[in-house]
Amino acid sequence: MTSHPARDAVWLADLGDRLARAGFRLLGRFEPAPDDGMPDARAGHAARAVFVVGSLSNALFEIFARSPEAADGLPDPLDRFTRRVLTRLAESEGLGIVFPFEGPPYHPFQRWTLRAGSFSRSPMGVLAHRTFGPWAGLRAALLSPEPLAVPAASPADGPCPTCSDMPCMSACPAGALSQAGYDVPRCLAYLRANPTAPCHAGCLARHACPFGRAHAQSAQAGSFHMRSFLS
Ligand code: B12
Ligand code: SF4
Ligand code: SF4
Repeated sequence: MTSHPARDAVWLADLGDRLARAGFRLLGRFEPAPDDGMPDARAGHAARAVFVVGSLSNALFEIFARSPEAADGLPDPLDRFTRRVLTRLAESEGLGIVFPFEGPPYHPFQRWTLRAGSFSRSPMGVLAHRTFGPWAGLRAALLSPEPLAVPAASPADGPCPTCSDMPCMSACPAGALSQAGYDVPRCLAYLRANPTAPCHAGCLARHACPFGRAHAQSAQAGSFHMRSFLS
């Protein structure tokens, strides 16, 4: 194993640039605690810093759409594309990597992402970000056996606790969102019974969120995700 430079501010900026060129986004970082259930960065080496990698759907979708996985007709093309591209990047940086689609049992990606800051859990189930709203997908966690050489940023809060009228809650035509949470069977039943409903190009509740509108899914990306949700 080659030795790698300190995980300092220059390295971090470079990592962010490399991810962005591949269509991904560095969403945050944190130092894992014992109860985070973090896997080892590599055999026998605990993860001492975690980098949460996400995507904003449209940016990733444009690059993914030109990939071999998008055209090969096999299942889970976006997950396979993500695994190929990010595994190569992780290996070149001496980092371990885990993915949100590995499971069941699944890694608690939402819990980890809340540790990285700037997100809050929305009443819809998805995490909402102060800048990106409910539009950030979670794609991987990069695990460093070396500690951070830059202080962890003090994380800002996500938007939901201060969102008084919660427009996401009243936008669902199926009534699938309530104080009790997201009623998945009700959402699915509505989508199947209404094949031309606007929801098929993207969840209307997510589109009702006033945060991160500039990052909202295109109809093309929304339809792709909704098809995979329904399959
Ligand atoms: C299983 C799963 C589902 C299941 C069940 C969700 C559930 N009730 O738990 C189903 C199929 C219903 C589902 C649907 C969707 N999901 Co989903 N799902 C997952 C998955 C693979 C595992 C969740 C899990 O069990 N984690 C293990 C527990 C221990 O970890 P946790 O972090 O503590 O998990 C919490 C969440 O599951 C949360 N939760 C509870 N209810 C709901 C409901 C929804 C809709 C979501 C998103 C989360 C959620 O509570 C758990 C306990 O704290 C995660 C990826 C992951 N690894 O986390 C994605 C994930 C949570 N899903 C995600 C999304 C976006 C969706 C959809 C909104 C869109 C889509 N992918 O098609 C849809 C909803 C459809 C719509 N109307 O738009 C994103 C959320 C991104 C974010 N910003 O938070 C994730 C992280 C996938 C990703 N790669 O980005 N999902
Ligand atoms: S509308 Fe308000 S409560 Fe709903 S996700 Fe957006 S910020 Fe959170
Ligand atoms: S996809 Fe449509 S029916 Fe399902 S939760 Fe979103 S708004 Fe409601």
